[in-house]
Amino acid sequence: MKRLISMVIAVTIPAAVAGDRQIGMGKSVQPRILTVSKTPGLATFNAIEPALEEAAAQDTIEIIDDGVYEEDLLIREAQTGLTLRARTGNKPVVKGAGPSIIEIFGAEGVTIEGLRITGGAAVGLVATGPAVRALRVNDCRFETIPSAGILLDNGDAAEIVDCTFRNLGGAGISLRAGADVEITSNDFYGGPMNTSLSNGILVEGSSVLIDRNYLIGLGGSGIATVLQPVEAPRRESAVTIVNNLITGCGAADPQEGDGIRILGSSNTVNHVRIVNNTIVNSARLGVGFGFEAGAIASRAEMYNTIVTASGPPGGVASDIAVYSEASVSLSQTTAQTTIRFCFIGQDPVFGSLTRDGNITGDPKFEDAARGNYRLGYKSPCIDAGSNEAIADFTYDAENSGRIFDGDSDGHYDVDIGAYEYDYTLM
Ligand SMILES: [Ca+2]
Ligand SMILES: [Ca+2]
Repeated sequence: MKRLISMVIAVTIPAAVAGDRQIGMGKSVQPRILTVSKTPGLATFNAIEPALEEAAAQDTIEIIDDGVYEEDLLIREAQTGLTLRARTGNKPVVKGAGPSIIEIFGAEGVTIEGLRITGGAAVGLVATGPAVRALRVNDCRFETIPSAGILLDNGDAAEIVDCTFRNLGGAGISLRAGADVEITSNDFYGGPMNTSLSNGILVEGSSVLIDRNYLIGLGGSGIATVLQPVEAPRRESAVTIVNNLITGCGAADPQEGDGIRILGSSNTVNHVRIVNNTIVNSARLGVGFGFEAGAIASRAEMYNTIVTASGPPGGVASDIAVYSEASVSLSQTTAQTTIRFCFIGQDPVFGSLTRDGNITGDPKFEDAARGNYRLGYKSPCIDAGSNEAIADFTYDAENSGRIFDGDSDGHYDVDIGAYEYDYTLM
C-alpha cells in the first residue's frame, strides 16, 4: 500500500511541474545550445566571443572542433548558469592576448569544460565584479600562461576538477580575499616559464579543500598559504589538504621550494588540516609553519602524512620546520601545531619523530626513482596512520578505498601517505 501511494505522488508532481512550464512558455526563452566551429557551415558561430554576446542565462555554448580560437572571452553578469564547453572528444584551444583569457564578471552557476587555455598577457581565468558563485571548471588545461591559471577572490565560490596546470609564470590556482573553493583531482606541473611565484595553489585569506591532486616539479611551493596585506580585514579560513602527492617543489627557486607552507597573522587566521599526503623532494622544507605574533587563533594539524627527502642535496635537511623570520616564535608556533601519525624523514626543529605516533626511517616507496610513491609491501607506513583523522573521507589519492588491512593482522588501519596499500591490487 505504501508503495502505491508513493507511485501516485511520483506521477502527479512531474505533471504539475510540466504544466507550470507550459504556462510560462510564451514569456520565457528555453535554454539553447549555440555551436561554434572554425569550419564554415558546420556551426552557428565561427568564433566564441560572438556566441557569448548572443548567449542568455542557462544557454550552452559548445565548441565542436579542435580549432585554435585567438580570442579573449567575457562572460557577463546576466549569463547565470551559462555553460561554455568543448563537445565530448574535441580539444579546442582558447589562445588569449589580453590580461585575462576568460573573464567571468559576476555570473553565477557558470560551467567551463574541456577547453585548453593558453597565451594571454597575465591570467588564464579570472572572476571579477560581484562574487561569482557555483563556478565549475572541469577537464580544462591551463598551459603556458604568464601569470596564474585561475584567479578567484572576494567571496567567489568554485569547484575546480580534473584540470591540468602546466608551465605557468604564476600559481596554478590563486585564491584571495575570502574565496571558497574545492580543488579536486587536478594535476599541476612545472615548466620553463616557472618563477619563484609558480606555486601550485596559493591561498591568501581563503577557504579551500585541496583533495587528490598531483603537484609535481613546481617552480615555487606546492601549496602556499600567504598573509594578507596588513590593511586587509581579518579573515578566518579553513584550509584542508587531503590525499595529495607533492614532489620536487622549488624547481625554479629552491628558496621558495616548500611542499606546503602554512602561515598565519593577526588578520589571516588559518585553520589548517593536512591529512594523508605524500610530500617528497622539496628543495627547501617539506612542510613549513609560521604563525606570526598575534596569530594565536591559527591552528595547523597534520596527520597520516609522509614528509621526507627535503632540502638541498648534501645540505642540512629538515622536513618540517618553522619559518625563521623574527616575527615567528618557535614556542608559539609549536603550541599551535599538531603533528601526529606522520612519517617524517628529519625534524630537528619540532623533535616530533619519537612521539605522537610519528615514525621515521626508510618509507620504502614502490619505486621512488621513477616517481612511484605508492607504498612498497614492507613500508613502515602501512597501517600506521590514525583512522580517526580520516572520518570525513574513505578513499585515497587514486580513489581506491581506505581502510585496508595492509599487514594482514586482522586490524583495519589507514596507512600514512597519499596511497593506501592494498596487496590485492598488486
Ligand atoms: Ca591500511
Ligand atoms: Ca592491519
